[in-house]
Amino acid sequence: MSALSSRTVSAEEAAAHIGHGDRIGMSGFTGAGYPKAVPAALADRAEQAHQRGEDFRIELWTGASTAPELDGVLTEAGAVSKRLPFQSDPATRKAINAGEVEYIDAHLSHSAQQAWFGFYGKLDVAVVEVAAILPNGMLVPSSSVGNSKTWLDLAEKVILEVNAWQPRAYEGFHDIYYGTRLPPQRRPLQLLDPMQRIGDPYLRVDPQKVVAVVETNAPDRNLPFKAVDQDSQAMAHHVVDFLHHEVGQDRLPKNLFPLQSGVGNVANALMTSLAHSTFENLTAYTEVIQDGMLDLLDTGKLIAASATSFSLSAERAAHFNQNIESYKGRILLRPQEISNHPEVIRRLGLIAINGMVEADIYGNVNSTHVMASSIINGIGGSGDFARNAYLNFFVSPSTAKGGRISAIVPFASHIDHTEHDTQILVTEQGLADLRGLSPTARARTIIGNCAHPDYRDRLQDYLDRALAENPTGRHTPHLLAEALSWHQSFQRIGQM
Ligand code: 0RQ
Repeated sequence: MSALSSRTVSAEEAAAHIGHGDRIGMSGFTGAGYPKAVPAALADRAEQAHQRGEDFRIELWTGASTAPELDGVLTEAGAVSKRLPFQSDPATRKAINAGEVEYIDAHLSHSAQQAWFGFYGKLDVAVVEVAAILPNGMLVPSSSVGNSKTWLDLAEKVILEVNAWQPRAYEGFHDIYYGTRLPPQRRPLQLLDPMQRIGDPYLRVDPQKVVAVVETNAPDRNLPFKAVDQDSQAMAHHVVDFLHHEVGQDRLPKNLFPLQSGVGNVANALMTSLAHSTFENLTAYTEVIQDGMLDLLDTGKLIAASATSFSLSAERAAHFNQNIESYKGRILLRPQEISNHPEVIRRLGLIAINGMVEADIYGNVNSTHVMASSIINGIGGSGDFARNAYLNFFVSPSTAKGGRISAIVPFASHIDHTEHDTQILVTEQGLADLRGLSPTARARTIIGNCAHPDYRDRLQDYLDRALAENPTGRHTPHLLAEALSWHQSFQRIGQM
């Protein structure tokens, strides 16, 4: 038994170590490995303080998105002043869009180093879920690593949640790199293969900082994914065809390069569909293992996956937990600063596939906002992967909201990935390979291949008139007022 176990207390006692104005780094990434009990106890404290007329709000840092038991309860209690670096919680989204919570939407590879650089201020408390505390005080991480290493290193006080729902057999699934230095002492990352180990299987913590240990037994978020529909199948078909084409051109080996697949229903469906392709011996160097990627591992088509987290449905999480031993050696979870590291992504030559909200005719991609103003989730790791990948795909159905909104627009209402970063756009209509194309050639390709037929003529007409009306601006011609009114017309349709 570890000496730390003697510090076991209730969630309420643990939450008492957190004060108003504190910056709290919690574990958790895409609904996996987040603390399950302390956030609710903290939300109660905040509510009680508010009833007494006192302010009680914290800054909340995590790996990525969490769950209603963390983001949800704290936001609903009005206990969050600032949130970073990624969320996908309905209550938090609403509070951010209402201007009640400040949101720092950061590249996920940046959050750990920017915390080390001191860009966000001093971290007061880390609240980290683990699968076990070993007798020697080492920590077995659970279903995500995210930023846990950094929060444990930087925080003044540490609260550990030991979750009995997380299999003890997680020991051996993690690779925690402890070689990170700050500039100018940085060294190359000697990671040359997706499954290469460069670190330790355990998280370390200074025992003197541990103020509380809380025992829990609760599942991860485990949201269901939408069933694979016709549109997703069509998109997967376009991607798989294109990959075959690239193999034929000797630009990719037969087993491709390591895959990265983003969050969301579309990215998940694409992975499921790859299970029916003829590719073999695939590998993944990704951020999140969703159901579709576990399916690929189960079929044997994917031989190994490096990630920072799981994001599974309840059914697939139960399957994984029951069969965890069979995945050992085929899955490795790393800190997000390593899973999303630009140096490694570029070296391994990743094939990155991420969802998007909309793309404009020149290939600028919006992954985060509706109508320029309202955030959906955040940029997450999509920028880390897209900019540094060998090949990047952005995928979306060609329309949203029952066909009332076109995902291809003259000018994206918000830009996360610029035309310089995007290579291949995919909708159920087709695929636009933008590599080596000038802006107007990109526009013709995107309109012709990706736009929905209901919007194609209107987009082509926009391009034709933009060319005609900009005799000295034909490089990337726009009709700015009209480009904006496109979005406004969607808003009117949306309100009908
Ligand atoms: O809303 O559910 O209310 O109808 O956006 O859209 O089609 O279900 O797609 O689940 O794949 O998510 C970009 C959000 C796509 C995701 C995004 C509405 C649509 C629906 C979701 P409803 P779908 P997906 C690494 C990679 C950024 C982070 C990232 C995302 C909802 O992929 O968050 O890539 N990406 N990380 O109706 C208005 C449009 C719309 C629209 C879609 N044009 N206008 N609403 N929607 N297009 C992993 C991590 O970083 C953790």
